[in-house]
Amino acid sequence: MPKLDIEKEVYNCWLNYRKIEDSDLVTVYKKRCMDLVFDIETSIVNSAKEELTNGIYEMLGIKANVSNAPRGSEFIVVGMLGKNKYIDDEVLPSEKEKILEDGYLVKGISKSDKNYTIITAKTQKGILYGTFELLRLMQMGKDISNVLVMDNPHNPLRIINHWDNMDGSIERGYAGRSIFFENNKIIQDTSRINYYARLLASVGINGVTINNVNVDRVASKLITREYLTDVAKLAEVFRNYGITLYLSINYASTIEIGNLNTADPLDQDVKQWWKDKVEEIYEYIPDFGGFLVKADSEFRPGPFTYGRNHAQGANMLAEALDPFGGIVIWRCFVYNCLQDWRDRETDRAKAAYDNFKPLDGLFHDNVLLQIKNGPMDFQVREPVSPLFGALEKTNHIIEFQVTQEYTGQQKHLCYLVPMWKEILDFDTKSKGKSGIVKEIVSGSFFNTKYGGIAAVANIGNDANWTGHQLAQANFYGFGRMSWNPENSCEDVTDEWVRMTFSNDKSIVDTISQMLLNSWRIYENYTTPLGIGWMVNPGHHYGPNVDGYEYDKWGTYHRADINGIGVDRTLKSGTGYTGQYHIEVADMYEKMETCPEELILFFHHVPYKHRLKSGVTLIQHIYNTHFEGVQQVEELIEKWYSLKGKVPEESFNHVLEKLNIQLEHAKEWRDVINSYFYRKTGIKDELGRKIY
Ligand code: GCV
Repeated sequence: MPKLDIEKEVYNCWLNYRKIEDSDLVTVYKKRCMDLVFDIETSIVNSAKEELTNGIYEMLGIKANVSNAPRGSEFIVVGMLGKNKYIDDEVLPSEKEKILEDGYLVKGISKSDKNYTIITAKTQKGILYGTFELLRLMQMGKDISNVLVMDNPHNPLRIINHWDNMDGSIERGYAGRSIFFENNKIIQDTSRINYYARLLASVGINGVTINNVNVDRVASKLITREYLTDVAKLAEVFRNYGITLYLSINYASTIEIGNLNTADPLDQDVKQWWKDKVEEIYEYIPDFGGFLVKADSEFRPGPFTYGRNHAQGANMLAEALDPFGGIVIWRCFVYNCLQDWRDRETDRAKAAYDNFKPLDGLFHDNVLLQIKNGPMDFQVREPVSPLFGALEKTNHIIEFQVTQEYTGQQKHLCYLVPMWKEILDFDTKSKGKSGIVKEIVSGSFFNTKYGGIAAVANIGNDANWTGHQLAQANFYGFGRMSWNPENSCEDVTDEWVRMTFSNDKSIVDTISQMLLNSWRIYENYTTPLGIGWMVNPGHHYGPNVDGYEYDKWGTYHRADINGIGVDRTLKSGTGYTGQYHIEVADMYEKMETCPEELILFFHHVPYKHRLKSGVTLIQHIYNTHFEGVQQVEELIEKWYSLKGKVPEESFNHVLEKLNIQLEHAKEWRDVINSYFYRKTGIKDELGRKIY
């Protein structure tokens, strides 16, 4: 395979639109795809048109005819409901009713004189999403003649957050440099950003924050006239794909760029400054989404300095944005990062709830709180944040991390979709009934005005976007899950492999299995049973059991010669369990009912404690660490079975990453096992080598 093609292929990700080889399928598809009927012209619908014609050209090698009326008896018609007789005559009233905002229907019609496929929706964005659905079906070799797919977004907001700095670096980025910024300027060639917008829209993402939540001096100026013309250009690129642009702002902008000497949210000058500033932003970007704010968190400025609370800080910004329909997304990642390891009362896990639960109901209705999925910080396993199910009167969204800060930094294969799925399916038992996280964050459970899912992006300017080519699956999977968390992990994975690599069953099965098992494998050789951390401080890569143990960040594992884990019970620990609703609190409170994969998060457990499997905790630690490494070896074997079946460059690239993963998994195994062997003096029952 020529070099250029593979570069194009990895760059194109799942929108590669590989040439279809099955000649019967090509015949059927060609007949239907030759004639495309589009009856409206808008920038978003034009994106759909371009995507469809391009996809058809790439897959079938034909240049489809596009017009506003069919030429023959077989065609595809794309249009809004209520505007086109080919659509309205064939879509049942019950179907029309079920299509919600931005949802779509793709339906095949067979009549005596006409055969056609409809893509329809109530909004332009719905049309774009429906078009991507049809293309997805074709990429997977599915039937498009008798098709019936109706899908609606489960979450109103589906946002991707970039932690990109204006110098081009990316905080926690593992795939090159920023695609937006370089040398403190916005990149002028937007072709890559345009491609990125296509990728985002294809999985239903409808919002993007382009700059880091840690807003430095230069990035503070993104909201000034110096930068707004360029920001507006990016907004336009995204707008064409139905994506709204947001900016992270510096809470202390009034001081940093505004010539005021305060950022007190109750100060009249501060309020007026933000009102004027917001008006200015909307001059440039009329559909600007709003602000993402990290305040009073990890040394960032915030309302605490002025004796004000988060609601006062957020509401001040919300008042400025309200006349323009903008929103404030206020992060709940607020904790005391100057703790002392001797302090056994302060518990970082409790911080978000302690800070925000008392403010429930005090935020304006254009404020949303953004809550990390767990109470700590994107560890390989954490319980669900107790704020979900606790905030009853405040809009809020969940924040995931697609970039693999603590999960192998895109050197290790660690497919996170199963983790997100587990979190979204978790039952908080809120209000004494079943309060599932996905229903809470969508806004439907508490009937809040806004809801949704956000995640920190894992892409950069690497040729393959994500560093590890298989990490593209996390990007794809996040989008598909945020669109509809009812999607199964297996289906989403299957789609990604088919669209990216091939419909060949052995390839699909092998790569899917590798992906679906990889989170557990990573967990096996890294930190055990929910305790987390144990990484090298700062860059967070590689094992260092005590790296954070005597530090100020409050992320202790409390290992001593008898046991390990943090007692977070009400009875004898930090009382964190009490932040959950009673049924959940009870489950975590008792060691017998606490799910074992989280036992060290909630309890200080003696090494000789027998787990449900019958093995002791220490033996479990040894076993999983040996097993984890073996499982990486098996991943390599599986990948070898694809030699000659996937493009050689991809094969070599992934193999290289897997070999690095193996070496580093061995390091994890040995560091963890030796640490606990030395701490406990207890030997591995199976006599394996522990240094
Ligand atoms: C953007 C963790 C990360 C930081 C990140 C922070 C946050 O602490 O290590 O890099 O900062 O989370 O989410 O704000």
